[in-house]
Amino acid sequence: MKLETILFPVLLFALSLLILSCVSGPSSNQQGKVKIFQDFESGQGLAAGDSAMVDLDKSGIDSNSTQCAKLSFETTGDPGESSQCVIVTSNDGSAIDTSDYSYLNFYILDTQGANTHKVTVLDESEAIWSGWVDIKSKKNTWVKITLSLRALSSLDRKAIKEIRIGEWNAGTYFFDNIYFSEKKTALLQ
Ligand SMILES: [Ca+2]
Repeated sequence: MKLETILFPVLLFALSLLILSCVSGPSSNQQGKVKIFQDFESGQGLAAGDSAMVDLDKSGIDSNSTQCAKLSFETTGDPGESSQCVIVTSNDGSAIDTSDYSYLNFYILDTQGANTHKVTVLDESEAIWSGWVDIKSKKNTWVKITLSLRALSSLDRKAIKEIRIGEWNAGTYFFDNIYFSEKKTALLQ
């Protein structure tokens, strides 16, 4: 028997295995990497922007969440970079290397209505990026908001230290589970 006649079926089998592993790969591959920035469980790393009242609250997104952030304010208008917002640092207070990730995600429960969100991000050197994220919340429903990290090219993505989320319309808003992900659809659990 020629060597080729033996090798061909072996190669064919190996190729089939490779294709199968790509098609039905483990869910961790589909999910990609995720890294939590802040889940508000420790009660650390939450502060209020100008004109805002901020507190911890028990209306978390799911049964894994015992606490989330509550933002209330009475003035309507442009939140700028530091007003009408929650100011959030990471769970352990350190800057986060986000270079392996493509998206910033957070959940919002908006009791005011359907709003877009002013997201402001600072790196360790205090460089600042700020912009509106045009994904509307839905009144009284937890909604995931996702922002591409490509927008933050002016920052040191290896050292993201603070995230502020602000709103235009006076009212009360809840936030939970701020995290980075490789993939847009990735969930924390
Ligand atoms: Ca939580």
